Amino acid sequence: MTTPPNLPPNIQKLVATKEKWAETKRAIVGGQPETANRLPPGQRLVKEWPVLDLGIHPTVSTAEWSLTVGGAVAHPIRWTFDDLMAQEQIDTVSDIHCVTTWSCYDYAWRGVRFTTLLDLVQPAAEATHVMFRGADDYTVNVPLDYLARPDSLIATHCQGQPLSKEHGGPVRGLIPVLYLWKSAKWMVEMTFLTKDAPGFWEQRGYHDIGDPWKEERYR
Ligand SMILES: Nc1nc2c(c(=O)[nH]1)N[C@H]1C(S)=C(S)[C@@H](COP(=O)(O)O)O[C@H]1N2
Ligand SMILES: [Mo]
Repeated sequence: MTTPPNLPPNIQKLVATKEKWAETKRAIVGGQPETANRLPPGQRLVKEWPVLDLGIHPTVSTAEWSLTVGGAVAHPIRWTFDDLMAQEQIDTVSDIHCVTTWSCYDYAWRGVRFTTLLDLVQPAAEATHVMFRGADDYTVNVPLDYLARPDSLIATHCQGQPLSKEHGGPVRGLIPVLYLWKSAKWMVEMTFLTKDAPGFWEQRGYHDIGDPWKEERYR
């Protein structure tokens, strides 16, 4: 749709912004199950987002932070926080689901889509998975398809605030269609793989994919 040209410029801008929102939300709503089945099987709804990790909360300042992307890609890159901020920032609203059975609805996220990164690095045709690493050396593997979703973000903000250190700030992965263990906090490295390999929890009995709608909790 194009905005009627007879509208004042400030209104045109407003319409364009709201139109963009609708696009983003439609993409996300389209990817989500029916409202009646919004809570995945075996989950319960909680109001407050719990903190869950290995107990180490590395302090990573935005000045120190960088994301190293390599492995099976045509163009390996290293982004500083400024490089990340120079990319298109996207706002989404997504539910989150933890394998420990809590879910939260309607969290507002801001970040850069993984697709923006994929366009730049150009994964090899043989690339099938990505191994994420956090600054605490946590690792997690994710099939490439899940990064191509419009709601999968390199997240920097939640509920209008910079992501807290406890929840993985300044930068974490966010793949809301998978259980939250697939979303690496303090995300500093992505390695593209041509064959699947287990991450920290996948080596310890957790499911390789982790789709909450299929209750893929354990292997
Ligand atoms: N770097 C890092 N990322 C991590 C973890 C971790 O220990 N280190 N824990 C994972 C697990 S098991 C869960 S359930 C979620 C919890 O995210 P939250 O603490 O923001 O709720 O982060 C995931 N990402
Ligand atoms: Mo977890």
